[in-house]
Amino acid sequence: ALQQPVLAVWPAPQHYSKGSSFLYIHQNIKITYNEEFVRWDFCPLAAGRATEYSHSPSAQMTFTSGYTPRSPTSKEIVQAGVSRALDSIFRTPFAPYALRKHGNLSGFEPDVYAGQTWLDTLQITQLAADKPSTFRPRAGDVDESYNLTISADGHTKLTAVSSIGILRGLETFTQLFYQHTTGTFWYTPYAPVTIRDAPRFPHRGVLLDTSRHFFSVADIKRTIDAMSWNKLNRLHVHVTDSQSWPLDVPSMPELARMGAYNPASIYSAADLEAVQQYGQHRGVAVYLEIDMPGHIGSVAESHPELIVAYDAQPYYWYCAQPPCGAFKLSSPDVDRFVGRLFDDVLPRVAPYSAYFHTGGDELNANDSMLDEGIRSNDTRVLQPLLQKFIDRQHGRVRAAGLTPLSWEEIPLEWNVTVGADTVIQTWLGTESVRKVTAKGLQVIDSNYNFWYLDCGRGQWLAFDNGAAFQQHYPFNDWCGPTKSWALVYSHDPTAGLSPAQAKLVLGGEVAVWTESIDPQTLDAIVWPRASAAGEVLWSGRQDASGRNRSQIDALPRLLEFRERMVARGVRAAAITQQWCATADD
Ligand code: CP6
Repeated sequence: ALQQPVLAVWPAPQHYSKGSSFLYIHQNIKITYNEEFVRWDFCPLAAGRATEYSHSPSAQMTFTSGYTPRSPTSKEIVQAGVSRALDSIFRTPFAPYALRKHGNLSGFEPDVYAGQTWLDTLQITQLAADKPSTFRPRAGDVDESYNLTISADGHTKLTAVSSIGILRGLETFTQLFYQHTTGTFWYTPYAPVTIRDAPRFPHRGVLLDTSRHFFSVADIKRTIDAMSWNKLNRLHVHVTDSQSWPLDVPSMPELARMGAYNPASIYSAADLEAVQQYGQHRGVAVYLEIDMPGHIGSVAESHPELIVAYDAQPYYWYCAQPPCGAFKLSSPDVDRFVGRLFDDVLPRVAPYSAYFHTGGDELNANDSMLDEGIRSNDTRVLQPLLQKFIDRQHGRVRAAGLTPLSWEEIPLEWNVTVGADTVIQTWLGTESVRKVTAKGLQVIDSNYNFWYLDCGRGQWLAFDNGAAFQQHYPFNDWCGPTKSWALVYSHDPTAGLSPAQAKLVLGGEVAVWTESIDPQTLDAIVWPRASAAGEVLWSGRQDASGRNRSQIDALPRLLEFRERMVARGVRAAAITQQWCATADD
């Protein structure tokens, strides 16, 4: 008898059963969506094919004020999703992990000359019309569940409430298939299959920092592709910071002209829209963070009068890494600047996301010592100023129809009161999640001990003398050894919370801070470690019987899934020896 591979679907479905019969799939498979035929379209829509990463802003609409982009229709979403699924099955030179390990698949593959049973029609049914919020969702707006069945005689049904649920089911469908080493047959070894699936958390994200290093539209689209294969659904673009301002704000062109690293490292309005649309078609809502009132130094290049401590020395007295730079908290000019900035940016965000991240991390009280309007680092002086700043900033976000997000320091360290709608992103640990939920606020967790993909712990120890090294080379060079996929996988954002508090945890994000990451290494830093968090966020840290998911169970599936990501064009890192354990034993 042939050895059966593991059911290598990543992330693991909530409920599944499988058999051990082979079913072959043909490139001319009939597919219907709500009883209409759907084609395999080789050039689907403006959003482009999964493998096309060309950077072509000129092909996109230019943005003019008052223009509201049209949301895609459900049929467009599904049609493009079907085409990508068929590309994934038939157009990626997929080699199972077992082939990489053994050099052949004898003992695993069916004998194609012994006759084939073919998959019949794939019948896709969407049970409800998509709501407008499907395409700019808040957590909980979109039902991403789906049911997938493949009968032993090949009849296949995919059912979901929303078009995004259908995309999730199509992705699972692709992961059931292997290319036969003859090269001209594709099959699943698992028939009959029954899968019922739904996410554990509604917010499953990746934070990408585009300020410390610039990443092209192509890099970001490729990241969105891999996110969708992992059923991750939020891309948080930390678009500006003190190091650079890569976002073109058309009504304030000086910001990127003077704040970007170079003229090629700027996202035009068309670039931003291309990324937003690309995500929208794949069930990945793209949202922006313009970090303030700290981490805003790059504004000093064009508006020096708004910023304190940009070149302050020694930098570590003012901020975590050079250059520093914070808004003057009491300045009416700062308030007017934020108003002009948001009038331009927020209407361009709102068609694609219900959220806008307002930053608020790592504000250092010493900055305001240098502010001639304040000259104090006393939190009793600064707290009311910060409260007013946040009230005005969040008020503007709400007026644009958006929900504000904020880093945990705003409510926890500064005791600023935020509206009950505000979502708080935690990074300093489990205790922060407990404190924020105890205030009744919603949380997105990015615990830096587990889900920061840039740094390990103990990085200071790598230098003979941390402080002296930092003084000598005043740049950030402290990203030491990175975490293993297994450490990423071990984190549960709701661990230790009461059921009522756990309900307030909307999900989490892995964070890709890019002080020591650039386009050359992006894929291998992010994948497959973000996949580990992706499974925790989709499937839950616990399995159906309430036990923590086993890394012993996860490893063979992750090995297989990593091969799929590589075959589809993402240069994911290897996670163990070629010799070793075992997508197949
Ligand atoms: N940049 C910004 C960063 C970090 C944060 N905010 C950061 C802090 C500690 C570590 C990694 C990254 N580089 N804007 C914290 C939210 Cl270990």
